Amino acid sequence: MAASGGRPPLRPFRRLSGLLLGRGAGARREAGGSEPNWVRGSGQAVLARLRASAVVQPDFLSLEEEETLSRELEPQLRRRRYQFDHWDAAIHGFRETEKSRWSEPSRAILQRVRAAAFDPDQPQLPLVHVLDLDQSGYIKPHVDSIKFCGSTIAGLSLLSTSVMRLVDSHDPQQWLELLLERRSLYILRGPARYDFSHQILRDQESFFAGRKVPRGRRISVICRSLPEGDRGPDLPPPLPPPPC
Ligand SMILES: O=C(O)CCC(=O)C(=O)O
Repeated sequence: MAASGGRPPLRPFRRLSGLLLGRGAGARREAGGSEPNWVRGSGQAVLARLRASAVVQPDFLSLEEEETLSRELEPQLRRRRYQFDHWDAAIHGFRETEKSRWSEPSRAILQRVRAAAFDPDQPQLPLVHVLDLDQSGYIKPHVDSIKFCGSTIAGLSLLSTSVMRLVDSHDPQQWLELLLERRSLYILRGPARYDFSHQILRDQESFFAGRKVPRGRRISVICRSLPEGDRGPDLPPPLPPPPC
C-alpha cells in the first residue's frame, strides 16, 4: 500500500494478474442454470469447480448492522483521501485502513463473519481490512499476495451493490461473476482464491446477467486467514482466531 500523510503502509495484499490486464473477458457466453441468482459463469464446469470455494450469502447483514458498521467506520475513513493513482495500480479511487478495535456490536457482526467463513481452528489475521471505493473506483484483476493472506478471504459489502469477476489465471475463458449485493457476504477460498484473479468492476462495466448494476460508493470489510507455512521473516508468529 502507498504511504500517505506519514501513515505506515498497509500490507501489500494484492498481486496484479499480468495475464489479464487490459483484457476483458470479451463476448461471454454465460451459464447460470441451477446456480443461485447471484452467481454466473462461463460454463457448468467452472460453476461446479468453484461451487464450494466462491460463495455469496445475500442479506448477511441487516440494515441496522450495515448502519452500525458504516457509522463506526466513517470518521476513520473521512480522515483519509481517496487515491486515484496508486503506485501498484491494482486499485483506483479508494481509501483504506486496517482496524483492530471495534465496538461491541461490530465485534459481534465480525464474529458471525468469522464463524461463517473460517474453520474453527484456522488462524486469522487479527486486523480487519476496510476498503472504501469511490463511486468511480474499481479493483483490477489481481490475486491476493500469498505472503500476507492465507487460503480464505471473507468480505462484507456495505452501501452499494457491485459485481466481482473471477477469471482463471491459466485460462481467461473460464470466469465466474458474483453479484455482491449491498449487505451480502462473499467468501473466496482454495481454488477461487489461488487459481483465479478477482476484480470489482467499474461502473461502466458493471453488469450482471445482462443487467446494469449501478455502482455507488462501496465499503468492504474484509477478514483474511493467515498465510499457511512460511509466512516470511517480517511477520509476527501466528495468532489464534481473534475474538473480534
Ligand atoms: O473490496 C473487496 O471486496 C475486494 C478487495 C480486494 O480485492 C483486495 O483488497 O485485494
